Amino acid sequence: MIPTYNEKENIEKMLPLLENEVFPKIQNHNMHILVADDTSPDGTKEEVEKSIKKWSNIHLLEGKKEGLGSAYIRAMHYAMNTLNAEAVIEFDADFQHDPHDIPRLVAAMDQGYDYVIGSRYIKGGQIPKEWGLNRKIKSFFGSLLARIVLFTFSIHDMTSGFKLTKTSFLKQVDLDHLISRNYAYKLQILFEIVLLGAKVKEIPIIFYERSAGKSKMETNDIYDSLKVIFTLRLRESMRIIKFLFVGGTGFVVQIIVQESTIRTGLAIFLAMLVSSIHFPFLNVQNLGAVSNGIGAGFGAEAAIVSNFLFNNFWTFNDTRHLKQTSPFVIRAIKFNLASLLSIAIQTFAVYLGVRLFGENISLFSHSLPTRILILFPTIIFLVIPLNYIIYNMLIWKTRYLKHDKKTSTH
Ligand SMILES: Nc1nc2c(ncn2[C@@H]2O[C@H](COP(=O)(O)OP(=O)(O)O)[C@@H](O)[C@H]2O)c(=O)[nH]1
Ligand SMILES: [Mg+2]
Repeated sequence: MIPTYNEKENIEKMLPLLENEVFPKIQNHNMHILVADDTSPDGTKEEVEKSIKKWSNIHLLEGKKEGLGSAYIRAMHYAMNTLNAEAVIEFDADFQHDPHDIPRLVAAMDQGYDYVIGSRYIKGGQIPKEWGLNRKIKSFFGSLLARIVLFTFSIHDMTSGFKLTKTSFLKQVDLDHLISRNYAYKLQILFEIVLLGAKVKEIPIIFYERSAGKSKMETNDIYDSLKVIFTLRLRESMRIIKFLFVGGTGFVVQIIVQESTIRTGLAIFLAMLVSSIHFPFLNVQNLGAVSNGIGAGFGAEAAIVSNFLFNNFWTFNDTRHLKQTSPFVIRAIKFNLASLLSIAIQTFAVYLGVRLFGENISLFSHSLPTRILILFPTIIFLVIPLNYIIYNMLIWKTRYLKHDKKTSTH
């Protein structure tokens, strides 16, 4: 895919070069060129049309000038839906990317990678020597900031415009609702592809100075990029914030249901029913204890149900348009099992704590119940993180927490 705006001089050299010198080196794939021109006034389109007469694997998509992202999104839809491409390559027309690097990207895909980045910031990569210090600093620190905010440390070049993407991954990105339709579109696609668990590979490229024509990069592209990376970070963090908030509401629901079951007399009614049954090892004759226990059980299950519903329809609702790995009922059962696990952990932690320290621990000359002191760290450091991981990886499993381990560089 080659987006063009006033690239006549470049595209007239680029297309024959790709056809005559580059594509013959890629024997095992059927290569196509898709030029996305935004009605350039300089006659880029006519130049492309000339080449189309000569080579049938060149395609031209025309559109209004609405930003680089817009042109690419159009091209990606066309490549996926009309050309049924297995992979797409983002590539500039202006010879800043060496067309002879294309076979190296394709070779990396053939080795099994899903997302291959032509990287200027790994060993062997390079940015134009001619660039002023100001431009070098902006490019390098821009990439570094994006890596830090998006936690994509394993990727060194976040803003490279030269990359290969398997369409099996690209199809899962919601291209029509990207935050930016300009230059920063690429940051979001990269982030989402990484979250989807793509196998990522960076290969070094030398980024040359533009050969002819003018750059279309605008100064407000910097603000656009900042907006994209911070919006993405906030979106991802929203999930943790919502998860913690739901946990808090669950506690309130638990107390309300527990108390109302006990205070309305429902618990004592059920306790009387239960006590008419004779269990072999259980003394269920103590109505007070049994009804309190029943109330607590109702409260706990009410909290489990309400937490499940809030998490399903709110905390993790951004995963709904993606393929869920399990249906609603299975998710509900898994959630209950995960909750039982939390109860088991807390039971065991309290048991262990009391065995080790006795029923009370004296702290600042106060005697405090061990069970309370043990529960705080257990819940904060064990139960909450564990639940969050279980929810993401086993219950609402779609795309989260699947990144980085499969990401490699060099
Ligand atoms: N169709 C289209 N192509 C664009 C647009 N902006 C930039 N391009 C093309 O995208 C490629 C990279 O743009 P360029 O101006 O060189 O960006 P720079 O390398 O960051 O200065 C070139 O092939 C441009 O012609 C746009 O708004 N629409
Ligand atoms: Mg350029």
